[in-house]
Amino acid sequence: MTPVAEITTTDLDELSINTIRTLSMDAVQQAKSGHPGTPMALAPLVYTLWNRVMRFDPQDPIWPNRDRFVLSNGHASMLLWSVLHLTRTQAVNAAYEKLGHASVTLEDIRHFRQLDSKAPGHPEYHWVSGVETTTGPLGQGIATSVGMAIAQKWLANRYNRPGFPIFDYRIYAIAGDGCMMEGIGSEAASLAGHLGLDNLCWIYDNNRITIEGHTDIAFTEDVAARFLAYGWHVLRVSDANDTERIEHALDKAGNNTGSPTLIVLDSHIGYGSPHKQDTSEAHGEPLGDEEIRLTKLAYGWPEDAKFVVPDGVYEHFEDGIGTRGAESRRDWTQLFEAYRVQYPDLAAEIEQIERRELPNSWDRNLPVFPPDPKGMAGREASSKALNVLAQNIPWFVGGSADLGPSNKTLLTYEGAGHFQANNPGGKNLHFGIREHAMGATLNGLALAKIRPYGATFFIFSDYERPAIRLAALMELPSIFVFTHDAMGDGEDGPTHQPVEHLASLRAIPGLVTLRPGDANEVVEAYRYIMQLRHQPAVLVLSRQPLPTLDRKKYASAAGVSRGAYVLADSPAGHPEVILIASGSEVSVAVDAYEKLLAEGIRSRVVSLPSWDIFEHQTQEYRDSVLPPNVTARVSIEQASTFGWERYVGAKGRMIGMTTFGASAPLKELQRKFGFEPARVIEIAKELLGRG
Ligand SMILES: Cc1ncc(C[n+]2csc(CCOP(=O)(O)OP(=O)(O)O)c2C)c(N)n1
Ligand SMILES: [Mg+2]
Repeated sequence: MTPVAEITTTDLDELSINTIRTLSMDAVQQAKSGHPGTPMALAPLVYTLWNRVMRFDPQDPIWPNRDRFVLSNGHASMLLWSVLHLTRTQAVNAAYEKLGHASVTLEDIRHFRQLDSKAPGHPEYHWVSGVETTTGPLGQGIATSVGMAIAQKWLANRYNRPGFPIFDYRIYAIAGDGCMMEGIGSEAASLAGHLGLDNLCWIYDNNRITIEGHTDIAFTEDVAARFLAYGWHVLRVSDANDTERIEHALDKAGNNTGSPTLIVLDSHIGYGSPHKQDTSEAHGEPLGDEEIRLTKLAYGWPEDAKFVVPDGVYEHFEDGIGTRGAESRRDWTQLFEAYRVQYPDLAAEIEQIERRELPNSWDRNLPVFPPDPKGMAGREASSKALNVLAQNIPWFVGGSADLGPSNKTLLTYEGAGHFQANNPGGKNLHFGIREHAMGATLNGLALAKIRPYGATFFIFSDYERPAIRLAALMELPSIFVFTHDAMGDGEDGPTHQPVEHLASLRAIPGLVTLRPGDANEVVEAYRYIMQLRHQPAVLVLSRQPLPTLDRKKYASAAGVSRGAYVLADSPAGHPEVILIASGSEVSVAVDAYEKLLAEGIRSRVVSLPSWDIFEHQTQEYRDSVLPPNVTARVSIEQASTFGWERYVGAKGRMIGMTTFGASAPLKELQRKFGFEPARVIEIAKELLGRG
């Protein structure tokens, strides 16, 4: 500790800001990698926001009504590690228990970017308490903040009562040039402007520097004018070191109604570094020992000291955010106790939401579909399930990226309503044609603990994939609904026919991907998904009707919860050949099975809606479904064959896609690509040497 004599309040402000700067410089230097320049430039902003404005209690970083802070330019993570450390923000675990120690220690900062450090390269939700969302892929953070803002509006509308502002938190996000350039940032800003989310404030770090140099080489638009056109309230602060003006702008944002606020903050990357300020060199590499020394001199800092937190700095944060946050939380806790007395049911709901629990009888009235050879489309069964679930679970909300009528995701029951600026209680969200922002918005809703779903065509999962990946990384229960799962929209042709999408989503760790085979499997898929608390799910549904199987004759659809199950088996047992299918191909396999049976060939049909779930079953169960000694196996799936080797084995065969599809009626496509019982039978016989 370095003693600092005669500190005035202003000195303490400066001292705290320079502590953030020097910790950032030292950590990056020690790690030999990272981004020092932006933390150096934005330390006054982060300091002002945290210590003077935000209602956040470091003692309880998951207090429901806390203000949210999103660092969308996640490469500047040292800003967050510094401020979480200096505010002595406490650690909590995934069960929401306080662990009794700091979230980020000085040791963690000394081990910035090293294995197991709570100061990793980029902000990671679920790894470091106090991180509100994982960022790093530019633009994701600000887009996610829009979901958080929608959630606050929705929660306030449902739960606030006169004299009881249970949810009145605000959401702040910092964005760099990269976030402003990324398409997802524009999609999200457009949506937020449309929805008039006045609880949302983005601060744009207008340093005009990115990795390749000055933004003159690629980014010369008028960002402020663009945001004005989106309907945002736009402010400018021309000096990133002017904490008074920053605070004033944040206050104005707080008092603004009817639109979100963008504060354009002109800053100098690498501020204070005599040779690197305002250059891209300050962006992504350590300053170097000599430059750090010179910069510390410029800050009036002991030039050789490292990882220094001067006396008085922790206390200064304690006096600022610590005191304000504790008071806010105490007031809120008292308010909530009084609320619980007056509105016990609503209070109980809030507690369930916060624990990610479902209400009692959340699955009552879920449909059971009778056998029907003509059947029902996956999207149709989904519509029925969604409409039941949304009535049972008040905080289950969702929508589509302008494909509601096709995805059949619209909630049509009376009172469901449409979320708009003037109707924040609506449960139908309209994302517009903004799949990427939809994905991030769903994650923001899930981070606010609302249960969200969002839909589009399966082909456009590509437009949403980075957000799906982050949902998995963050362990969020976002639900991604996709219809038009394969070639069912035949005539639309190969631009609309997914091929590699299932394989690519199955490859995302922790993501549950489900492609149900008939209407009852759709319902069972929802039953499984709704119970997930820390995993996202992708639901892949057919556009066209699929036969509803007779569950008296075949196994119960409840088998979906195990990922794969024996749907139909050879009556005498001991199958010679196993037909494995998902989605629309399950009924093709069942057809083939019946015909093989009639010819005296013993086959088994395995419905395999989810690889991920199946792979988490015991070896014993998996072997009971796919006995290792039965090597004659055929997979049938209207998607890339990529990866199916793991189930059909070296001796098996795969019916799937190895090319793009084509524009033609579905029947013709099924014939052309071999998704017909006759082809399945032919291959089964070949495998058994009876061709
Ligand atoms: C989607 C995405 N593309 C590329 C990158 C790699 N990247 C990290 S930082 C950066 C430059 C960002 O510039 P800016 O947002 O202006 O940040 P500053 O250097 O000003 O802090 C790039 C291209 C990324 N993290 N995410
Ligand atoms: Mg920049």
